[in-house]
Amino acid sequence: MIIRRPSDIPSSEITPRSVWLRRREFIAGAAALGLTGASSGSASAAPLKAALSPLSTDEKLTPLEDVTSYNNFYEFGTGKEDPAAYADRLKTRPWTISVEGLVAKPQEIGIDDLIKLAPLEERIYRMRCVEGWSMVIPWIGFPLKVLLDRVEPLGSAKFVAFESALRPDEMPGVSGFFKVLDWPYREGLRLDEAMHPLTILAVGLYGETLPNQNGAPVRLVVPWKYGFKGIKSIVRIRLVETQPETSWNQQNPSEYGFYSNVNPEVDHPRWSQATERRIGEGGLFGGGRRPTLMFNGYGDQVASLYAGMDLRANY
Ligand SMILES: Nc1nc2c(c(=O)[nH]1)N[C@H]1C(S)=C(S)[C@@H](COP(=O)(O)O)O[C@H]1N2
Ligand SMILES: [Mo]
Repeated sequence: MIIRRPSDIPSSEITPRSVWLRRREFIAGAAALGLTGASSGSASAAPLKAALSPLSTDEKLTPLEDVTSYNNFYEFGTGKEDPAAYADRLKTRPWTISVEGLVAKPQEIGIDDLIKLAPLEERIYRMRCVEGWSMVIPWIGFPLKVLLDRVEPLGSAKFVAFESALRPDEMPGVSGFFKVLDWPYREGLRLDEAMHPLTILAVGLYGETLPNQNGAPVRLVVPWKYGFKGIKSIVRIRLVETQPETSWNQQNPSEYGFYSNVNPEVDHPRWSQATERRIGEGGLFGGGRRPTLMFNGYGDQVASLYAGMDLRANY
């Protein structure tokens, strides 16, 4: 079973206390290994209280050490270790997100107000990168829908376009001679995908504010899509009428489609998507591969969004 239904979870578990207990256990383990602080890459990590959401998977968590040291955040370099090494240069306060476009009430909202918009939930999600690896991450956040409802989308709004911060002084990866991506990093969702209850804005993980390398101070998490849809360090959210440009699709349209739903039957042009490697498992010698699930295992929740669509053409 993939998603824990509310009925499967003892009520004692849906409490901040259980989160706190689990976190305490985790900190003890991590401290024993000498991993706290140094691995988070962020001196300002602060605890966040959140109740465990029934939309969480009960799969084994990927260790914090892996979640914070094996990252994609190209603004800080293309190596997996670059974000942990350099992302602490990003200043995450003050931070403002503009929500604009086809809405009745456009808003600029400061990060500290954003965090208070809704009760924070812990969402343990399976994440799957297009590169063929996966993790299970205890995010903390709230449904994106909460923010979108506040600005009152107009009837003409059909898509949501997201933009990351672009700060050459703080981001060593954006000013090189060889431009990996057309900055700022941009992503998009159809409005119904953006409003789906599984789609969250994450402001923390493992019981604390987001480490910079994971997209502080706020990033998108869409668990049934490949990881690159989960745009980090968001500064702009724009409601629009037509499908927006996205960075990866622009860089290579044949390899990265707009939809990017996890689909083991649609191979990346250069590799199979049938299996994945769970980070932190399987040892050094290549074990730990598992079959990739349609919609990353979230099909019961999201398949209806794509009824009647050809998911090979709309990859
Ligand atoms: N702004 C920005 N967001 C980004 C990326 C990036 O390079 N820049 N990489 C994406 C990719 S490819 C993945 S797999 C996830 C990785 O998130 P994580 O490092 O928190 O696991 O972030 C996504 N969001
Ligand atoms: Mo990715």
